[in-house]
Amino acid sequence: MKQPRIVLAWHPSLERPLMTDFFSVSTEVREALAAGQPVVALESTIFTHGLPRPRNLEVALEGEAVIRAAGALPATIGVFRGVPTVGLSAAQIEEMANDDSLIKAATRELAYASVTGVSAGTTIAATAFLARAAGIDVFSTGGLGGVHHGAETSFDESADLAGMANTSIVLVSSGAKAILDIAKTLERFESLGVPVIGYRTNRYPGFYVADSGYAVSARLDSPQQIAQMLRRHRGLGAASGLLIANPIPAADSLDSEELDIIIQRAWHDLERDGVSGQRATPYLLDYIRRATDGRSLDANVALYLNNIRLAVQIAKSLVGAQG
Ligand code: PSU
Ligand code: MN
Repeated sequence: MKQPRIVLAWHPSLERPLMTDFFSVSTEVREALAAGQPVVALESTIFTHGLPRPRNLEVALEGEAVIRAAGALPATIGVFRGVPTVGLSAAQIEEMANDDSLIKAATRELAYASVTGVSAGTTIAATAFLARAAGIDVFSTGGLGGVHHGAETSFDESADLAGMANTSIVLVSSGAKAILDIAKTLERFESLGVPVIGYRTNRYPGFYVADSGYAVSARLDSPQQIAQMLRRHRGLGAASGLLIANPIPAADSLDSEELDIIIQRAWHDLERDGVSGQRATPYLLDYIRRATDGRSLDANVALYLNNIRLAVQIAKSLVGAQG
């Protein structure tokens, strides 16, 4: 029997793991990393569970195209038929975008999907975990998971928080989703030692809106500074990732007051329908989409692509920057 090579942890001083028997890194991604070219990781839950068909597939492929056009390489990450994969092909993405049987995998579900051979959309936590295992430094997404309202009794806190606490990666997002308890989410990031960095803003973005009503813990105004901060954070031995909070562009944002009312109704219905756990986030996002006649979906796509553009700049700075 072939002896599996087990990669227990990634550390910059170790030789870059190319492929283990438990997860796969595409040749294109492997070669780009080996050549020191900029690579940006993308999650798959956004197109398996976050966005409705057929827009999900379009957006997944468009995100990749934007990265390539800007001069970097996309690495879309997910579990394809039981294999955690860094650098899914377009055909694999297409199959996953139309698969009704796939599951949503946080880090704890990765080995389960591997054992049972199912495909899985990877959440931010699981995507960051696999990206780091492959040696990728920058990851772009739309909105982060966080602490849900009522968490003081439900304990519903996304595994994205713990994931960012122990994964050394730059994550670009437009804040935690508006449906979450932002104050509690930010408190948790502080406890977990995760810097929340506003990109050219002092305000923590609220996903569909530029300002959630809360402040960030730090602010940086250039991709070069963000690259430098990751190097120094690591250089000091800090284990956490950096959260880059990039606000939705003004032209694409929704109206805050309208959104507040819709979110209150969404919460009411969620409780009435007894939806909880992993199903809560997709339920709430879909509710908001219907209540805004799809405008929330357009906003989601706009901020997603805007974050990708920033992530490419950071990835480029990282491969070039010193100090
Ligand atoms: N943001 C979105 N759409 C999504 C998600 C985030 O706009 O679908 C996904 C991400 O993959 C994130 C996950 O990691 O939701 C969080 O889910 P949960 O709250 O169950 O941890
Ligand atoms: Mn949850």
